[in-house]
Amino acid sequence: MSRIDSKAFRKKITTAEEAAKLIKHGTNVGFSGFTGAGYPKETPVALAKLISEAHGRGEEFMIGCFTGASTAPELDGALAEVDGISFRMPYQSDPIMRTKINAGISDYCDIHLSHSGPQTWAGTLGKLDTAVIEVTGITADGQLIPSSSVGNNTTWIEAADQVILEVNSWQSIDLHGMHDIYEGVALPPNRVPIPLTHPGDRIGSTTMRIDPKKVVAVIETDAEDRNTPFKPLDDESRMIAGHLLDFLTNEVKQGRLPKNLLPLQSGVGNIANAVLAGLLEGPFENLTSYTEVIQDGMVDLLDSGKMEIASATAFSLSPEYAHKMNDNAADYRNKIILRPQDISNHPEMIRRLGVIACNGMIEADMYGNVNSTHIMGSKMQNGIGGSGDFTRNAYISTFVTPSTAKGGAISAIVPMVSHHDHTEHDVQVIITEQGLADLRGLSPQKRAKVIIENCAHPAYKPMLQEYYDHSVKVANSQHTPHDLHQALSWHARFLDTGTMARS
Ligand code: 0RQ
Repeated sequence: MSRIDSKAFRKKITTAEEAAKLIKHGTNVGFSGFTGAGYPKETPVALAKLISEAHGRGEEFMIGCFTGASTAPELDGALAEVDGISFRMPYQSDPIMRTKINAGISDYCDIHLSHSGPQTWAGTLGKLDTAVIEVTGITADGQLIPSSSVGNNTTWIEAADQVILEVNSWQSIDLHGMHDIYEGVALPPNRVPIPLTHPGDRIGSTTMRIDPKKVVAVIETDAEDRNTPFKPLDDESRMIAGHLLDFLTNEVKQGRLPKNLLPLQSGVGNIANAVLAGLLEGPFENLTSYTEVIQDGMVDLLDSGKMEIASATAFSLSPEYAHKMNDNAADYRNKIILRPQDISNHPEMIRRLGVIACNGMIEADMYGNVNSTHIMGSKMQNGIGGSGDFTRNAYISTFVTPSTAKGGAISAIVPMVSHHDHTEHDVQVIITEQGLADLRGLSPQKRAKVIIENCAHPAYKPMLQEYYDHSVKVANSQHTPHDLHQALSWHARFLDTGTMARS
């Protein structure tokens, strides 16, 4: 049965091949999609084919690709494969896209997710020509029912000259009612307070508005979201989760956190999922979450009754959990709210709610600076995503990583980060499987002591201690001791571990 109840929109039904022809070389396209959820599945593949054919004829054809966050092989992968992306923002994690960025084929503008909408409105990213948006359905009066992510969709729909809609009947129609589309985020000087004081507050509508004149094509599909299974929990992630849970338990004991904690944000990936699994066994009840993505672990917390409400902008589920969500969306509608990323990642909300943030990282230095994005200082991995939005504004900001990478060949604790995403001023807690460093209230030299002692792998502790002692001497015990010659050569010894390969 068609999901398009509006006659006016039904008249615009066409094929992805026809729709893709409306996208021209040199233009910017805003795609829906956030961590593999709710991205258009047909148009980007058809567009990639057109680009490849144009290149075959010796013609130039590249587009600017704006999204909510990372997408999937059918979008980032397909367009990057044919060298079709000249400009990319704001977050990606596709292996082919990453290769093109590191090969200098695609310019990557890695900005905070909360900045991507406002900067589009301000025009600093260029004009947005086309929006390609997946929706779950179109109501009789022409409203759009969002799908498994909201991301930047409302911004793309309003800012673009033309809109292509992909109506996906794989998404459960019971998602209708789960979303909270607030459109009151303006540019200065017209900003007003966002009236949200609890993760469960609803302050907008359940559908997205659209000017029907802008809609140039409607495509019907039933293709599944790309959902990747989580790795089974390993000992390392369990240990990291355990340290964080002990820390939170102690914060409650000290009277610094309420018994049900504060709204939780958890980053992408397996460790974040392990932390959520740890909470399932833990003593905390009536939890809430104010985050970007709903992962399997969060669904378990909601199912168990340990978590009351989860607010995010997208799902990031395993295939098994995506099917469970589709089958039971009507029930989850009371416990999950999906919002535009303007709101899920808004510094005002994160600060007001007092979010406890937990994000993955690539490396941290002994003074508490964090690199989330670059391998060996040069190679882009994914991007900063929402980690900056949350870390800078959280009530408690934590970072998690195994203490070594590449099978133990590289220490994740280093003298000086090879790229700087989160400063010592924002990072409060660092956790590895070895232990936890609570950096709050500590001077740089005290931080170094606790990070080396608690977080570094035993194989690297002596090297780090030696560097630190040496630096204190050569820097005359100044505030943040470094020997720049040695600090900068630290990473060089690991360059032969294959980390500089372009992929
Ligand atoms: O390389 O793929 O060649 O094996 O980096 O590492 O261990 O798979 O890490 O999946 O937990 O992601 C920071 C990237 C961690 C992620 C990051 C190599 C390692 C591997 C990936 P291979 P893992 P994870 C909200 C929060 C930024 C965005 C964010 C991320 C590859 O958490 O993208 O936080 N964060 N968003 O071998 C050299 C080191 C290394 C290293 C790892 N120290 N040196 N290589 N690697 N550490 C959500 C959103 O914003 C959507």
